[in-house]
Amino acid sequence: EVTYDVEAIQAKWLPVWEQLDTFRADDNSSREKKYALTMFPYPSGDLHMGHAEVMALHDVKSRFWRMKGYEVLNPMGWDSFGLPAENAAIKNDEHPAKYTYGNIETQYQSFKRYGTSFDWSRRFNTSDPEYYKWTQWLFTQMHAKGLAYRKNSPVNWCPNDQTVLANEQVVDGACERCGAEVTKRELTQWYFRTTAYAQELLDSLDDLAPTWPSKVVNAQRNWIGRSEGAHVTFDVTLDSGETEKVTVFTTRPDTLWGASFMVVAADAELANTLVSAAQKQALEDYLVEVRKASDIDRLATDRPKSGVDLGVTATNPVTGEQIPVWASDYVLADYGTGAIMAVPAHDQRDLDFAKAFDLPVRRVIDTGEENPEETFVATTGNGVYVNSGPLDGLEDKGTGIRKAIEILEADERGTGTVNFRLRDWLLSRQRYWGAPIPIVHCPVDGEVAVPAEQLPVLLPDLKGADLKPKGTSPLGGVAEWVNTTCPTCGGPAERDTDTMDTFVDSSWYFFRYISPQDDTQAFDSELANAWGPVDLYVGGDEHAVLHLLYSRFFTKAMRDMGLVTWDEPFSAYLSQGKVLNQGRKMSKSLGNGVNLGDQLDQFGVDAVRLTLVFASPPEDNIDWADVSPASSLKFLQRAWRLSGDVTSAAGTPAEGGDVTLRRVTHKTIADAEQLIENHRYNVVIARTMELVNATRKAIDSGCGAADPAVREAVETVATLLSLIAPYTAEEMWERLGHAPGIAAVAWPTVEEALLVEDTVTAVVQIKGKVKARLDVAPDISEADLEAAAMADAGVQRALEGLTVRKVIVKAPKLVNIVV
Ligand code: ANZ
Repeated sequence: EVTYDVEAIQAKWLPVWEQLDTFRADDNSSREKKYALTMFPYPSGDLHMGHAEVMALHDVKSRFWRMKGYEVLNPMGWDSFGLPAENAAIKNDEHPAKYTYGNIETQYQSFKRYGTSFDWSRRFNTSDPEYYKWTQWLFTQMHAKGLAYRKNSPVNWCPNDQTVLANEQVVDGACERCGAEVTKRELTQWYFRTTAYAQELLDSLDDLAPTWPSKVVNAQRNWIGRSEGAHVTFDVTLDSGETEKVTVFTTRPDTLWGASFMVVAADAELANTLVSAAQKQALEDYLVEVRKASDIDRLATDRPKSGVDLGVTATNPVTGEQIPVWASDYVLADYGTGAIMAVPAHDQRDLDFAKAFDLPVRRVIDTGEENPEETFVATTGNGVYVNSGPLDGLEDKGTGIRKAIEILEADERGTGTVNFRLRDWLLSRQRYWGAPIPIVHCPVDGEVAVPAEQLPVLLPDLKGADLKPKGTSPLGGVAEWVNTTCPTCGGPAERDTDTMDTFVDSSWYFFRYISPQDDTQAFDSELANAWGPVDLYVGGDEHAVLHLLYSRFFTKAMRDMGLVTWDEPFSAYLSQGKVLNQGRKMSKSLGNGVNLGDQLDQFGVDAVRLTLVFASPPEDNIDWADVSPASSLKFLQRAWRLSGDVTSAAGTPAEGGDVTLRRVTHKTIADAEQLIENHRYNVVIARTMELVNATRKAIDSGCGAADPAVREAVETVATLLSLIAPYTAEEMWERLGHAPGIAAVAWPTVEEALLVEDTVTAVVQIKGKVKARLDVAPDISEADLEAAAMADAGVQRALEGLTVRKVIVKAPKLVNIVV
């Protein structure tokens, strides 16, 4: 007897698939193209359950598209620069490449075993010089356009990793990677000018909203953080008697008549410019405290307010009043202009500050609530303007704001403006294992980009202790690498010693898959326009802001460089949930980790894949403690057995086949298409299970396995399963007498006639009671159904002596007569 031997089936098909090479994407195909993408892994260790889940989910659509006749590009590679390799190298006294490329090989073998439908001919690693050459080239293009620049500013510093972090990499005041508390340092660093695209990045979210998860769209909207308001300029009289113009950003220029003091960020250069001689020491002492707090702490409304009087005054531009100028940490140096006008009556943080330092409070909007001057509760709603000169008597905030801006603009004391929370992306890192920034610093020519023909700027070979974080880049220690000649003047010059954030590598990798072997350009633009943008991107929502926002920025910048015509990289995004165990994230410390390799050994690839897809809708978390790969295995076995029944069947089939079974089959195919379109992959499995049961029932209850309807049903089962359980499906396909390569066969065509149900039962209710049941066509119109109900003898009898007030018809199932 033939048994369902998982190991044997896997061992049998893997080399056959390799030979068939079904998943190689053909650039010259005349078929319509689809680009399916899932996030490439970081090579730390082997693949884990999280990878297994996303790959299984991702494979469904890619395989489906191929069967539907599309030419599918489904590439994979490795995001292989980064700190884990560097830290491992320090620990083991070796080169980071050893850890990196060793793990890549392990993961590659695991991917194959897992039966993924990737086009391996396009694989690359971001740490390959052939790849980072183009990362560097793109940097130089950004530099030429003014989109990459250097500036000195307070930056987030991770004391553990000894490197700077982008704002996006600081989560609740801690390093997103290692969890250490982030501090601030004043440093000169490289930035990408993401803010140049702030408005466009925001606007295009409207186009993405229908096909991206709303939580990701909202996270990006908040991160970009657009606020409309005004810049208002105040004259500050310095100690020296000179006047310094200080501009504030406010969303409430209408409250300017209540601005009773000004506050500048204590750590902004401006505080230092304004401070009086008498207060200089106090400011310096205060700054020591400020540097310890994170932005989140600083903005918290419930935090006790602290600050220093700068000892100078500003002139309120509309009232002419002299108001004190303070420095505090609740004003951030890098938001707006780093200075605010404080309106304590209508802003709680300002009011808390006023209370703490006994500063004046003036109400300018009477909301009907108690006066904030007495209650110390700021009022923020609409009301009647008071003490506000030309605004007095107005009742609407919008009108007030507009009028205030008009007044300011007329006198050139301010302008309406838009402010974004989004900051430029800090991209330089003081670590080794990344793409060197391709800039040479020349005493004559300044910052010179390394010309294309001199790229890549290769990393010098460093290992072990050379890589220990010292707060400055390890590359700085390699004199023969640092010292070079200026590409412009040929004189002695020095290389920039920082490397790029690995998020730079992953911001454009999906372009490189288009023409990964091309050594003349980053990618082929014509092909990129033909393949892209990515039709569906599958990944985790931990990337909701960082990677997705950076990739969107890169795409827009590359469009403006004329490299591509698309505006957005990912037309649709599917964010998968996490695989948990016993309700919690798998972790070493909790000891609840589930090893993917062990699961695959125990249940086989297909059962694990099926379990992951079946467990829940893709967006939801899966708890491995709640699922049963053993039952998945049993189901696969049951499905597989059907293919044996068909092959060994004897006897004369019924003419035309069992129509009831054929109906189930075709309804399943039609529904599956819809379900796959909408990513309801778990339901596809449920429907496949039902089809398996219906087929078994048909065989056992009379029509027999020789019936062509049974063959059709089993072939359909194999086709559906091929999206999720490729080994079992392939084996079934062979047993059904087909040549190997189920992944390349066409998706079955639905026979529409089989989808039409003959009749359905419509219920007629009067006063909530069923008075008749009618057999009607499933596509009956509301009018016809109503007529049929009213014509029914039983209904007519029940209506005798009653007045019909209303007839509610829900075709084809219900007629509700209200009397
Ligand atoms: C006066 C005012 C009166 C304000 C009022 C609010 C209410 P969003 O909406 O987040 O953009 N602000 C401006 N720059 C700041 C900085 N660098 N650090 C901290 N706070 C800053 O917030 C804009 C408002 O936040 C601005 O409007 C300013 O306070 C404050 F009844 O100005 B407002």
